[in-house]
Amino acid sequence: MRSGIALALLLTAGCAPAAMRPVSLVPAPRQLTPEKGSFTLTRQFQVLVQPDSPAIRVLAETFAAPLREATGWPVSVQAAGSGRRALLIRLAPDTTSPPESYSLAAAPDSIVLTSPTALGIARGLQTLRQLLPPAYERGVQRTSAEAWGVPQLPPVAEQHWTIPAVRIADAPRFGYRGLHLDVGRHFFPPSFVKQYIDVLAAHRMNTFHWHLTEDQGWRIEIKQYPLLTQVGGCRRETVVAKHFDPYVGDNTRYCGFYTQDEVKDIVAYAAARQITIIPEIEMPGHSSAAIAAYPELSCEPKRYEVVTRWGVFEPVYCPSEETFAFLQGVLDEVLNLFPGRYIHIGGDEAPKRMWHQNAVAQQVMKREGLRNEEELQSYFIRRIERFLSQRGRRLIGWDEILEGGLPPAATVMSWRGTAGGIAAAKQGHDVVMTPTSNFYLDYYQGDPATEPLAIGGFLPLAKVYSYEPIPAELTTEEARHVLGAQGNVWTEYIPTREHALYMAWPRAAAIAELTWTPKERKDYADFTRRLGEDFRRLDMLGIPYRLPDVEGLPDSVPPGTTRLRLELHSMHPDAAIRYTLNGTEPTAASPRAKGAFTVMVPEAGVTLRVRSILPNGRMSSEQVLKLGR
Ligand code: TNX
Repeated sequence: MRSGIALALLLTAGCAPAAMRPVSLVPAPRQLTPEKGSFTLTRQFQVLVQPDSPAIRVLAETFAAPLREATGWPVSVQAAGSGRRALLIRLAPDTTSPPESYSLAAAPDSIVLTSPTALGIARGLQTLRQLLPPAYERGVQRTSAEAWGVPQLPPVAEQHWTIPAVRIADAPRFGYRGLHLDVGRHFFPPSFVKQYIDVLAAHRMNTFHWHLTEDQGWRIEIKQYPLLTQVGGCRRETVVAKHFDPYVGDNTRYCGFYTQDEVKDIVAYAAARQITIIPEIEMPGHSSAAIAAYPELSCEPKRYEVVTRWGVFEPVYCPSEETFAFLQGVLDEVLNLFPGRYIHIGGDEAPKRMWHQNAVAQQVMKREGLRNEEELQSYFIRRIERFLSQRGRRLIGWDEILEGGLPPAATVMSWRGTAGGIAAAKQGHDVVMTPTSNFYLDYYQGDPATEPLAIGGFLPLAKVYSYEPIPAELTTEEARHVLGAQGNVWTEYIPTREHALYMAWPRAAAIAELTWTPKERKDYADFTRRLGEDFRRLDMLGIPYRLPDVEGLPDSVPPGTTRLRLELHSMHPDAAIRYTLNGTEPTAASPRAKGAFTVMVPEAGVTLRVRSILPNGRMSSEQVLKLGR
């Protein structure tokens, strides 16, 4: 009898039933009302769609396939008829609700998801996914592994396919919730781009900004200009770490680009998840790779090389008719591949020296009555803007496009602080907030001594989370121009897929919440509690996010301290905190810090080294505290 109970406890350990599993949605929804009881999925569980349209079916199927994999049950998708013990997905057009809104009612006998649009259905399904046990995510991993180009992780058992009864009424605070990826500095294969899109979609973000061209590599096939990828897609080598001066290269050729077929496939993959892709084709600067392929595009035609180091470089497109014909040819192909409204044209960090010293550029300035090179850049962008507008698209660019005057319908990405965003909104332009201070996910997220090499800066999770996208300087009217915010993953120092995910997550989850959740519902302590559950989901997905630092460690301790009482904590509910006092690196075999404990400081001083370690072996970065008398 006794051992029977013990056995039962043992079997359920680690997979708490729904009643005990707190609802942990990331981002937090607008409105959540817990109800009595729970919905239990069984072998008979079905997904019913109403109406039975292809767009809704794709979404339903994307939800059902991982569930089949995780449960081993048939889980069919069918046109709505009678359905108890089912999920009913209802598209119910109404003109008053925002497009991405949805309502989700999970009751003991049914789950009903209703939205006016396919967009809202997609977001609601992501929420439903987070109400299910984390084991669902292993189903996602196993059904996506091939598309993501990763090995399948082993299946996990789950006894309690239960969802707590809740009513959720939800809609995002902002219509733009973005994550960016620079594939110019380092190339990431199509399979990775899909995985990246899936993780952002899982957090109800809706935009993937794909930075496709750079000084160090042109990454998208353009059929009219094959040298862009043949020449511009490869660099001779890459600078080693930060050895710029004296320069040290790795003497290894580095190449990569996406074929148009691969791009189409990725665009379709994103569309099936109701994610928009914004392609970025940089101009007039950050264009050395294109100029290396076609030197006549520069004001000083000579031999150029695809750049092998990081920074800002002089070669820019010359504002000649030849250049505009080229760029329009490139954009024609880009527009055919990307159906979204926005096309990003860069516009940042374009040195003006070559324009200043070039006859063609100076002639254009004279002809157009432009007073300086900033106005010439503005003219350049304006011409491209007109080209895009005529084709029904909208131009978006970095905040430098404000300099010398902004074309009428342009949208600004404010990255050098918020001043650009404020100025643009005051002029009546739409803006996306992405200031370096809070959104540069290439910045350090811990002590540089124990973090992988990064570009610099310091941007911990809490700082990302604290950002308020609407600057106080804007009136209510002007604030309407703030479309949302975006995290940027520049990859100068991020050569691998694991590293890119490590930099993006969980900081991108904070961006998901600050763009989705109503301001008054934001709460960092509550966010980190929910994030603990999100980590369990990400573990199941095999996403190598950064396990946050152990909390509770002081930055420093006053000299003369003889004993230090500590109570350490990890955001991850399954993490064990391990420490050493003998100067060695903490491992899974080191003493465990559970609850409060006291460190005695000997005469000679002592170094406390701490980290948290997950059951799967993943570890947080080390934190080091020197204690001296
Ligand atoms: C500035 S943000 C850049 C990028 C770099 C980044 C590094 C922007 C528009 N330009 O080219 O990769 O800083 O943090």
